Amino acid sequence: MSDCIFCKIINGEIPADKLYEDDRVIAFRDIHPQAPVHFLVVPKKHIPATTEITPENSGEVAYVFEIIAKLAKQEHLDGGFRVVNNCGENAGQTVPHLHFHVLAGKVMGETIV
Ligand code: DGP
Repeated sequence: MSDCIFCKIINGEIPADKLYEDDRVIAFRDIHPQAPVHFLVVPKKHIPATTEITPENSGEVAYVFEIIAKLAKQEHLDGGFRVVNNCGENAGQTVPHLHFHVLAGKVMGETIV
């Protein structure tokens, strides 16, 4: 997708503070962090949103979570972390390329919203 900001980061057209990259996934720090640790884990395949996950592409999502587990160890998120996916307007999704926020570094408590 030529006008997708995350595709541009994946293609190297826009810089990002990367934590991890392989042929299927990229992880980089969020430009507007909402916690002391806030990074995004993004499948390289352009899936616009959670509503577009299918049997054909769900393997990419499973792989994202493998990488989240790896990054939790790499980044020493031993106290715990939260994984957030915003889907659609009411949830505040601003970038239409599937991504998972990983938030950590503070006590977030039991409430989600
Ligand atoms: P969401 O609202 O769930 O669609 O989250 C999109 C996130 O992406 C938001 O927290 C800000 C972040 N973001 C948007 N543009 C860029 C960018 O160019 N670089 C980085 N590192 N993060 C970005």
